[in-house]
Amino acid sequence: MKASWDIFCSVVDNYGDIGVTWRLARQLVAEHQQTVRLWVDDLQAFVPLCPEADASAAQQVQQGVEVRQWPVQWQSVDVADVVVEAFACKLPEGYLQAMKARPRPALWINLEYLSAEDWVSGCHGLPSMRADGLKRMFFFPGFGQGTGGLLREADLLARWRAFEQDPQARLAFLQGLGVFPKSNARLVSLFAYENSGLASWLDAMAAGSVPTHLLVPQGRIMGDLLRWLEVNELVPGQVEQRGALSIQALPFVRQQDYDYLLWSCDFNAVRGEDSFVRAQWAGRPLLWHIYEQEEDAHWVKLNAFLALYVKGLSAPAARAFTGLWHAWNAGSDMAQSWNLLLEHWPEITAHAEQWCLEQSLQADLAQALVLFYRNWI
Ligand code: TRH
Repeated sequence: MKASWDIFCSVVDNYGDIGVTWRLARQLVAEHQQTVRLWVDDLQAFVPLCPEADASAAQQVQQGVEVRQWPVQWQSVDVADVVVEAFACKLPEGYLQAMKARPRPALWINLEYLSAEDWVSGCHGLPSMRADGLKRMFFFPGFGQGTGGLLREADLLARWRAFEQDPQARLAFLQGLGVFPKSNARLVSLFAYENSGLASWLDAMAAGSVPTHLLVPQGRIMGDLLRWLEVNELVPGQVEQRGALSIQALPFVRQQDYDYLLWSCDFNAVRGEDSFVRAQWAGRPLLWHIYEQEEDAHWVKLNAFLALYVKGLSAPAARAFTGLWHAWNAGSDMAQSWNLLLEHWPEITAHAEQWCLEQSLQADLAQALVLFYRNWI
């Protein structure tokens, strides 16, 4: 059933808010034939993910999604059948008034941040009544039964498999980025916030017995990287060699290409929310730099995910994996935990694929949202 959707995205910082909403919007159009308007208050953050986009356009269509500049002065528009308020971004007052006046109520969904905490399944899908008579539903992404699931395109795993089974496709993708790794090199991607633990991790990789090729898209970790390298600049494409470690800066690639980067690597360091999920769909070991929250709330989230993720690992591998994640997120010494993780590499690699396959058994988030709407009307 075709419905109209308004997705509201306020860019708090970085690329996560737009990353999630852009991905959801595309999928609703491509797989569920929905009519989607994506309202974004900062289109500058959208362009790196979708380089064809025009940051100054009030209105544009990209991949079937009508992308609208969310104006400071709201101008009235028709209310859609489904209204998605991403990450409690606060709908414009004028839009709320129009929602109240709509003869057939719109389904108002607050799409929440991803968390593996237990309480999520208890709160997913709950309504919240407002004094003005409007009702808002809480929709929680998550990792299991009773949650809204994870964003995953219907053909994602098939495309990932095909890529895995085609070494030429991997080489061609890497060569397109100017990456020519040694045939026995371990390929690692690094997308992270500033991190004082980086130097010790780089030291460990440089001193390693296996060559490592580290790929670093332009971003916030660059300052720490340059300091360790003792260079002023690392332009995209440039490679610096230190011991067994080759470090190469990459351009920030379009969102669809970021998957290929993750699929091409043996290990992915990711951050935030969307890259974290994509690294899980890559079926490879990952390292999550979680987004820091007030009063260390992010540690609870980090440990909730870890508790779930390491369940299928042997106790020593689980300890090694947890140790590395804790060190990275504390910004502390990484050398010992990296070397320990390497001792369990085959087990942790097999587990990453298993995790990916298990997670893919649950309905994806876009599908779950469409179903939620269907059940609601
Ligand atoms: O950018 P992030 O750190 O985003 C966020 C925001 O800080 C947000 O406010 C916070 O609430 C949230 O994290 C938890 O990380 P994230 O979510 O991984 O988003 C990055 C997006 O950028 C993701 O869609 C993948 C994409 N990307 C590319 O398209 N190309 C690239 O080269 C890279 C490295 C990433």
